Amino acid sequence: MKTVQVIDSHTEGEPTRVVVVGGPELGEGSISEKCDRFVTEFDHFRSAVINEPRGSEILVGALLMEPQSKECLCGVIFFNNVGVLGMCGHGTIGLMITLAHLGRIQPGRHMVETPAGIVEAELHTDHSVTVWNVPSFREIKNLSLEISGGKTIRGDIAWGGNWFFLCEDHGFELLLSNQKELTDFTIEVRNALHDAGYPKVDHIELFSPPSSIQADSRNFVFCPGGVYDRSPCGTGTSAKLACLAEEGKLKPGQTWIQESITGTTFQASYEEDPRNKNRIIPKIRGKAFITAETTLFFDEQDPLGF
Ligand code: PYC
Repeated sequence: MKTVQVIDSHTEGEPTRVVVVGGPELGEGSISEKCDRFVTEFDHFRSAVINEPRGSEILVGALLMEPQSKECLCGVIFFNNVGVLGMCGHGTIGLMITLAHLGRIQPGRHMVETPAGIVEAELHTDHSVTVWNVPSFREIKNLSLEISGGKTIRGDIAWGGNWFFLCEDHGFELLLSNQKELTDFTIEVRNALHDAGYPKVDHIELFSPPSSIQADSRNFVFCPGGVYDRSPCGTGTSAKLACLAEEGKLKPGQTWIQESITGTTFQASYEEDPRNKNRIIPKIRGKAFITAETTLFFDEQDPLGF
């Protein structure tokens, strides 16, 4: 019987499942080449690790691998209920806490290869991790988008390791009790973006004032598989920082507290990218906790095994 060992954690409410033993052999090459192989040859593995009956649609998986670059601690491919992600902020925090749980790392800074680029993560001693994300930027400012009922909304398109449409002008209260309406609305926005010629944008991020006086903003982040992020979303917060930086609304080093739809927070700031003045290096700090160590079974006689 094939077995796969995973360790589960949650980062500010959003789960991460790290595959530590039994993942597919992806051969030689860069992490992007390995990611392509994972997508084309092992999609059944992705789905079986994440989706029911072994998991749930809200899980984000992390396939741990040897790095190509010797300066990196490891490589990782993040994946969800429908495909792979370029980068994942909450997942990187969960990965570091998992590696600490396994005794493989000590507090300090470590470099991690992802398909979106190399990121740096510092493990602290209080269950928190700081991630220096991939260079992030706003691509389109104030895009006007027609949705149903002849209504027009406005928002920005930005990259933070994944592509986001960021919108304040939605008219909803960002309350967990409204999650069904928020999900329906963000699906409609995503479809409108795709029809309008922006198929790469697969994350929709709505903003409102925060509920806590300690925070600067609250968000609802719709992910490609039709579920919402329980955390403030590391790559989504990075995209937000890129927009704020370009607007001149947040200075390098200034703290931004991003609150999620569940009320959890990430502490964020940014540095200028020394290699490109139009990009920033986001810095995101949040906490993760281990929730389970599990062996997944794949019985060859099980007709629904994958
Ligand atoms: O934290 O970057 C993130 C993320 C992406 C999708 C879910 N979480």
